[in-house]
Amino acid sequence: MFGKTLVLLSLLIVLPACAEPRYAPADSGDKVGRVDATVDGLRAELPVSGTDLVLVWETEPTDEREGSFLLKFGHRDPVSGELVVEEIEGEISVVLWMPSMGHGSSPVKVERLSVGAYRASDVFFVMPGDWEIRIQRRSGGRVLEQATLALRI
Ligand SMILES: [Cu+2]
Repeated sequence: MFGKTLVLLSLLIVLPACAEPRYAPADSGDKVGRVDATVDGLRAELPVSGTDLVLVWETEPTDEREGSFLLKFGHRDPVSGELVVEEIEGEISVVLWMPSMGHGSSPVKVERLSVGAYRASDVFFVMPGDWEIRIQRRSGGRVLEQATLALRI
């Protein structure tokens, strides 16, 4: 559905990387949320608060073109599986990171649309390869928790 290979990052892949500081900057938090790809988008979980999130591409990025996506935060209804959108405390930021080379990309713009809903735009990957989209909840500039989604550009 997404037109490119989305690689789901598991804890097994991420945890050994803690030995290499470039993979885990001091402010990144040490927990990574679980990610599931579903027909209606990518689902992940912020690991500290247990907040569920859904990422839906509006425009898929390429190595030449920026993209944008919608983020919704809340809790999944246990019966229907639908995300019940809720207000989230703190600020949401998105960081693009290339772990194999230890660098990021240009800043992603994040705007709040409504309760629990955000748009990330200017999503641009400066080179082809394996990247992470790090969705972070911050307070006062400090990362409280993040979910990491891996993709190949
Ligand atoms: Cu690179």
